Amino acid sequence: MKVASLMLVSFCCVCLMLVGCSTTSSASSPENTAMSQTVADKDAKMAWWREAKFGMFIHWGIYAVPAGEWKGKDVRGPGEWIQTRGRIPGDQYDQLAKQFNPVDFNADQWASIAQAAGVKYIVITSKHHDGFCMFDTHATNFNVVAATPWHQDPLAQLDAACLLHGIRFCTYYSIMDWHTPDQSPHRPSSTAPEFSPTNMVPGKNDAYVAYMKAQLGELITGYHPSLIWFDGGWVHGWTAADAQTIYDYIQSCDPSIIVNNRLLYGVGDYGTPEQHIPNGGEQGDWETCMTINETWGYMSRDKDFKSAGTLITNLIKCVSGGGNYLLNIGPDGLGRIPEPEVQRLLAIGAWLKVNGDAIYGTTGSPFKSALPFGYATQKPGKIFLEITDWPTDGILRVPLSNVVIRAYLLTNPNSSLQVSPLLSTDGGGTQLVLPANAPDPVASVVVLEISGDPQPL
Ligand code: FHN
Repeated sequence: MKVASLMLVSFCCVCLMLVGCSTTSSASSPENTAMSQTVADKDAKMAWWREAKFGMFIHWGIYAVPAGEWKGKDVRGPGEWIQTRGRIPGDQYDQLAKQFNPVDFNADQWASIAQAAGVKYIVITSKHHDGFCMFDTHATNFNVVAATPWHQDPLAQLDAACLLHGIRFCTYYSIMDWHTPDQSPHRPSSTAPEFSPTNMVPGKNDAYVAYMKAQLGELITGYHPSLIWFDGGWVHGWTAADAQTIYDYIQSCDPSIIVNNRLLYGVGDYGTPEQHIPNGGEQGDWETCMTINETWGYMSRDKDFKSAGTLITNLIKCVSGGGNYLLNIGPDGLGRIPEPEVQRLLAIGAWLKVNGDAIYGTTGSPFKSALPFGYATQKPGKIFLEITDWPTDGILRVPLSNVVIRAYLLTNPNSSLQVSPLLSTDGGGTQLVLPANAPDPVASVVVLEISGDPQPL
């Protein structure tokens, strides 16, 4: 990011800090309601996100210390749920903060890996369901600066590192909170509590919404997230009014901040399918979030990592479907990204270095149904074919009736491929002759330069 842009961003940040967030804003103030957001406003807000396509989710907290094991026994995952899955009483769980000392954490290294992976935005947990805050909040001492021997603020360091690496900093915030007195455990017990779903303590909604606004105000004015990723809205007693109040509050602080749909009740800017990729029909903006192995938060025994080929294909599937891909990593208790995750991230980055033009800034496939040989994305005047099943006879039949001005491999743009229209008796469309061998073992990209808008058969 150029110095001038850095100075402008810093100036805006200072202004925002000076202005701060109006803690009095509420859904009742019309200028702050979501309804005042026009389509043009929404498009302007979503523009960078729609271009970005690929984000990195980071689940990191004191749950990385036990890493899926409690008192010598494996606790079923995911790692960030160990408090409730392990039925750990709050006073015992809270002691983990005293063991959290991630001396190997290096924000610049994390941002460098993300940049090499081709990631354009990072979403990191500021507070997960356990209520532990991974940032320097004044709203509770149950936070990484006050309650750990480490006394550092990883979100501040990562925010700064993202700025230097040209990556958007975003943060995750859980509505469900197993630590706050404003929510009661599902099954309170001094020896084996079960926390999820929690219940809002009757009459405590306003107090908890005020707590959320205080922390969101700190995050917005101190860390300038481009997006806030809510989660855990399934708390019994969490209301539509609460959701709208929080959304409108964020917009009153900074209308450019994107909010996902997990405040619930139809509030928010985009959908968040989890651990699966929609196979069509999604309305509006959406982003699939997915683990790289089986768990969000670090579990030392979870070695079930998806292959790099699967992850690259998942990214292509998401973008071809018109969505984004938010791929999760789970750093360990010392602040290290597990090596198998680093290897996969770098493999994705290597593929994007060659084929990124087919991903970043594209829109979804123009074809009416799935392609037998792979996927497609598009930009004005171009269709990108991501071929995962290279034709053994070298002939590619594309269900497109446009005149194809030129076709070429993205890896060899100066060498045009033979293109011929197929007779209607042969089903119509366009036929390409491809080289015998695919340039890439996972997905090779063929570019079609077309005249006019795509006309799929
Ligand atoms: O319960 C959480 C889970 O721990 C994780 O944060 C995922 C990420 O999308 N969200 C919830 C499960 O849907």
